Amino acid sequence: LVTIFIDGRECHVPENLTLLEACRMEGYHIPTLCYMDGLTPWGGCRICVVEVEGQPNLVASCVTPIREGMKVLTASKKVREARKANLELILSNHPLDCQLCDRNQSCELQSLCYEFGVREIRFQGERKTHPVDTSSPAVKRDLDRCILCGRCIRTCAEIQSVFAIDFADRGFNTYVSPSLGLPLGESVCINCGQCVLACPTGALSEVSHVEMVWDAIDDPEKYVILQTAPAVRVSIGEPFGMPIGSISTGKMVAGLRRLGFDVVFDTNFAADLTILEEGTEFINRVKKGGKLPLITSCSPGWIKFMEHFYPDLMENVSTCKSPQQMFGAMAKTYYAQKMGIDPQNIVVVSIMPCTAKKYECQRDEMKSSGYQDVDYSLTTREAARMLKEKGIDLKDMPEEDFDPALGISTGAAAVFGATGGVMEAALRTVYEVLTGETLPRIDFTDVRGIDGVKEATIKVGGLEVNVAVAHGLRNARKVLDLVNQGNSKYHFIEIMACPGGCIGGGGQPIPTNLEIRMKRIEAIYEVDRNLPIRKSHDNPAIKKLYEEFLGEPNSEKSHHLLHTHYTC
Ligand code: HC1
Ligand code: SF4
Repeated sequence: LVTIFIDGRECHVPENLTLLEACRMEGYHIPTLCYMDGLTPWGGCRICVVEVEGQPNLVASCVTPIREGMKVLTASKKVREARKANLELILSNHPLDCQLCDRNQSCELQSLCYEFGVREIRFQGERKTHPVDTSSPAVKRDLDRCILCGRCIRTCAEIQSVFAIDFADRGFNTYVSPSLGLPLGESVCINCGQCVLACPTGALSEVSHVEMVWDAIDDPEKYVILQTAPAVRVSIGEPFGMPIGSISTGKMVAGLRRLGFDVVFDTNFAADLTILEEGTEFINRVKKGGKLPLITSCSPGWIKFMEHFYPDLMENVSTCKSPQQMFGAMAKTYYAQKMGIDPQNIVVVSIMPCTAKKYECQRDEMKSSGYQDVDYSLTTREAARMLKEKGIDLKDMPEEDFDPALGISTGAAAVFGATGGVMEAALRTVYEVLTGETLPRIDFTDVRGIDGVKEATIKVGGLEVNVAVAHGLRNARKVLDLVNQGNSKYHFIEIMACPGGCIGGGGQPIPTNLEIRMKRIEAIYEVDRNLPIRKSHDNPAIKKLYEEFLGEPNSEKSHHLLHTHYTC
């Protein structure tokens, strides 16, 4: 332990900490802007400055290591004045129209200015203006609101290893840009939205589909079908003040029904369908000597990452479309036929924890019904805003069930929302279909949890199946490099672009951090435990879908509607 004195109090803290970490550990909250847990500290914003005895200047606590006997003042007059001046300097080159900003009420700069009593700006000078970059189907960039904290850049590089953006130019002219100065939509950005979660201000946000969805709801000619992703039910309560990790499935359904959708269905239904299709694909590849390892395909940011960085492994990727897209294809064919509705008048809307789902909807491969299979994709944040606009408070809602036709699902589908979930769901089905026996233990705990790469070996009859699960694309690279080098023992790999899986998606409520991700994951497994049916192949609505419409998994019709070949 090291002894340091924080505001005159003797504290004994572990070695190798920074001053910021030591102070936080001892209960002294030091404000920050450019610092973010999980990223390399940078010391750029100077909001976390503190006074250290013997040092002539204030030091940035996030990059200052502690040493024995150090005496630090965390909120002296000098410190408070410096922080306030730094905030005013940032504001001197920032729009002052919080009411018009996507992050009004959730902006870290706004909160700090309030807390530090910034009520006027003493500094005035030239302001930089940039056009808003709307070139991406998923992420909007409003550089006038950027405070150059670099959190987006470090997230993209260190968590996702995509390196799509960096600082460009120098001094007052510095700005954040995709490489070669390209618009984001023409860059290698994979639309994951992790930079949106990292942004402290409104510089980055999702491309909104809200107005299009209102228009569809208001149009009497349109039959508007909603699907909600597995991860949304454990996070949509947060913007309404419900505790993190609340399961709000019933209240969410009730609220969304009151918003005006004609039917409220569940992406989880299509997740069960995905398991039947992908499980069968895996079994066929094993039996017929097809390309292995099979790699899951439901995370669209991950698919774009593969296309850019690992095109040689595209044949390993499952041909299954994601549940979002399988749902859209079934809604505009099977359900339309069943109900006698012209699919031309159907609008399929999804609520996803994801920004890349907006991009996925627009891909050319996603039109197998003869129309764009999913028309609009809202993030969890956008859905919460629409509910609020309509005056609906989820806390006050009764609990209601999804509409049945495409709304019945199992625990296996529920766990899709957490890293390892798709693998666990697939194993529950693959085991029973291949062996014809009932699983002795349904929980595959080895593939659960927050470790970046997880491995397990599962005995399926006489076969030993080696599986790997990775989340966050820097972790995915570790697994893919093994496969590329021919050093992988894996038969089946799950990859999700976002840390924690979809519960940590770029469209989730802000803040989303490690602690919050873990609480949402716990909730996901509770949803699974509470459901009466927990294996996809036992879902009665899926059995009916195969009987009435698709025939059997991987049938010709399934291939036409539910599978694709991604082309780079
Ligand atoms: Fe996901 Fe999926 S689990 S990709 O994380 O396969 O977004 O929640 O909807 O499509 O089901 C996201 C979540 C989601 C799909 C499913
Ligand atoms: Fe990088 Fe993802 Fe942001 Fe694109 S959306 S810039 S890939 S973090």
